[in-house]
Amino acid sequence: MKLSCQEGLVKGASVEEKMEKLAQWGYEGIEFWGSGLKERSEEIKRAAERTGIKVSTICAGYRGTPLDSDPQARKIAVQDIKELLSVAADIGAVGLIFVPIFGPPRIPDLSPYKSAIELECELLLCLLDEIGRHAESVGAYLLIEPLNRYETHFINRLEQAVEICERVGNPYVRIMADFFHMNIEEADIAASIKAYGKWIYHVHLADSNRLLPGYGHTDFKSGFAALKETGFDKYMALECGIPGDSDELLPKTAAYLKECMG
Ligand code: LER
Ligand code: MN
Repeated sequence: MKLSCQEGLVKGASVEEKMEKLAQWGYEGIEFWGSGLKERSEEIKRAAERTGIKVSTICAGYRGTPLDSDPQARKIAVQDIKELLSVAADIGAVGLIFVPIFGPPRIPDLSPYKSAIELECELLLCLLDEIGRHAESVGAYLLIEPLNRYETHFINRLEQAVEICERVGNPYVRIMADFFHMNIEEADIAASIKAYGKWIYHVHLADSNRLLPGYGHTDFKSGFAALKETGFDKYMALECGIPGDSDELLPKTAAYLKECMG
């Protein structure tokens, strides 16, 4: 299990300065937002080389959603996702974090023929076939992220994301687990991790109130023990609010998380 941190949480005049700080504080990776990342890839690769920090992941950053009702909007989303998977491979990231859709459905409910969710599911499977083949060809994973019910109607729990992966059947379509969303949606975080751990290729870390781990009531110890039990050896990236000075709190958080890992 390796610690990573989203770029936006670290203060610094350059990406190299941010990565240098993360290395000193005990982190091993950094996660970038996808939009505009292609243009920064050479600078990022240089900074990674100099600091020893790896790019863990790219977090979304594509335009729109592949589940839009407008074919042109779907096409743009799919193109962006494929391009970001190529960028992920180029900068050495595990893969691209993918939320199929935020908010309510954008395609109509055709019941009694098919509900909007049934149609979304079939559309997603069809598009993930193409996206998955691209992911496989470049060697970067598409990481489906379940979000809590207040952010999406579509995939809220690990189990639902795994079902999509199983149906796609491509080894480069996997899931990620975000402790903030799991705290809302999973009945038992550790039990869900144990059940679906072999599909988990990335983790997001935030406490129950979406602040740094240690500022809420999530039990990270049992979650990390479950991840360990499933053989998880990839990155866990901080995605949360920082209640104070990040230069002071990010090193403390790394120490706290390592303690929780045991
Ligand atoms: C959104 O709540 C979230 O957790 C992000 O990782 C989605 O890109
Ligand atoms: Mn997340």
